[in-house]
Amino acid sequence: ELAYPDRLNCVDAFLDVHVREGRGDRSCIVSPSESLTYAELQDRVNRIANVLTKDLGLVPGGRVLLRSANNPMMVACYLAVLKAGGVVVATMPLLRAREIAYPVEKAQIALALCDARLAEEMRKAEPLCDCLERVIYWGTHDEFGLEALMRDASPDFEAVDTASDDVCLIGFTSGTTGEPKGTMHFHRDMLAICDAYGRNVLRAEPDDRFIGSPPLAFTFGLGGIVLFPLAIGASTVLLEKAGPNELLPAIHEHRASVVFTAPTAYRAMLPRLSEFDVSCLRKCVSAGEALPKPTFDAWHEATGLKLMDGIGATEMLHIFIASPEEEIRPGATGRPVPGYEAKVIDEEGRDLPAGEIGRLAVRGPTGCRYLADERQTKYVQNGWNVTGDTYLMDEDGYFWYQARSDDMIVSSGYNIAGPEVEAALLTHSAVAECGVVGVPDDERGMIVRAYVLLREGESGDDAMAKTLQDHVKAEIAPYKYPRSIVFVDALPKTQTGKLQRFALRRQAQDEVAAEAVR
Ligand code: 3UK
Repeated sequence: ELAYPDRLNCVDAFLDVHVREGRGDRSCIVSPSESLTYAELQDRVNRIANVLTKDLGLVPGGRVLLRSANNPMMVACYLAVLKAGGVVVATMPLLRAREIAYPVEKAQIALALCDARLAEEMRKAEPLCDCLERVIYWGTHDEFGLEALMRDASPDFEAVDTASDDVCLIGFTSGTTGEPKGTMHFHRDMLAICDAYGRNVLRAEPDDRFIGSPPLAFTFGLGGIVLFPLAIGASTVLLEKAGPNELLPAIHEHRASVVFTAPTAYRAMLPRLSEFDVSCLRKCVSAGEALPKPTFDAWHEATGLKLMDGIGATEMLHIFIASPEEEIRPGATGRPVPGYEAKVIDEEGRDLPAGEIGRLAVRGPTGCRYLADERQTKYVQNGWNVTGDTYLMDEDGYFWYQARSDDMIVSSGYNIAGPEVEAALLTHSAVAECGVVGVPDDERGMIVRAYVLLREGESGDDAMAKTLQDHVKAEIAPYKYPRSIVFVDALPKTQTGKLQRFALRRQAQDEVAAEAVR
């Protein structure tokens, strides 16, 4: 159904076509610091593409690390790499040096473009990355900064003639075991999500103004607040800081009509909705974690709008189960997006009938290819991507989320791997053993709880909890820190000495239930 020509550089559809067809003066990117029309963005993209290919030696297929919060330069660099036939590897702005080094080494990246405000951690990462040859910063005033190079570059650049199935993006998952998987996506995938989800489910218009919170390094953000708007010549608001406290006033101020954010953010915005004029809103997309029906109902009550739930994954690039507004069933994620197929399978991979709970598998035009990873054969079977989610499909083909089937903790839309937090805790001298699980939380969906067994002589008090939390924040991305710490005398172990996270989760649930009764 989705057919694309053999030769295709996706930047044409997101940028050049609009300028060519007389839409160059339309507003494209709006941000607190600067705003760009399509023609202005094209000028910037072309200059950067010239810098990349002529000054920095980027060749087609070359991989470029991008590090930035959501801002116009980030988008310009992103599109420039694609237009030059390169491959983008974008990373979450808050990552620490070791977390930056992993994708750099895994994807053998030689060149990085980085917002100067993130220079400190980038400089710490450099010695850990043997393959990395050059880091170019923007937002500096020195003569080797990106803007200086751009000034001397031509504003004309012809898109590199890539194949539609040339890789253009390697998205790293947050990783169930703490070791992320690189997922590869093609030029045509970037268009396919706009045709499949954008056109059939979202159905936004050129006069819509998009806004949202997810980082562009997360494909939820890339699709939601860059690719979907640019594919239809609409405008998008980029915020570097986009917590609920920033998002709500920005919707009001910029008269945004299409929002992409996580259920947590919708819940957090609810109490303050009446302080702002959000009559501009037309469509609100929720993804990243399960959308509870009470959140759907409360948002509907307050705004008259139906939250558009959708499950997506880095592996599949974007949302593959969702429903257009008139087909929404509150509480269900939706039905497969046209072009995708989904089913529920048992542990042996056999199809389960409607009404039975099992693991969600999905197949479609945009996934799933891992970058040199033996887990490919585990998670991709006969072309089906086996997700880590348990689901139920009803008689009408609607999919109902049940739970994560593995150890991943989804908190405020971020995926946090328990073992990674454990590893960070264990680097503190006071910690003997620990186990990290997610516990249900009204506000964040889940929060990270650490069960900690201290070394002898250490005391498990509030000061120690704070010390350990600060320690984790310094070791790994701060959002992964355990918001709850429980000191214990022993941890549940199997006979072979392995930690039983299942038992910890059950214990945590009992504790939360007991707290609720109190
Ligand atoms: C969970 C959901 C229930 C689910 C993503 C939209 O989240 C995205 O990608 P990730 O690779 O995580 C994938 C996992 O997140 N999840 C996402 N959406 C929902 N669970 N209901 C939902 N609506 O466990 C899934 O396996 O970080 C979301 C678009 C692009 C994305 N990459």
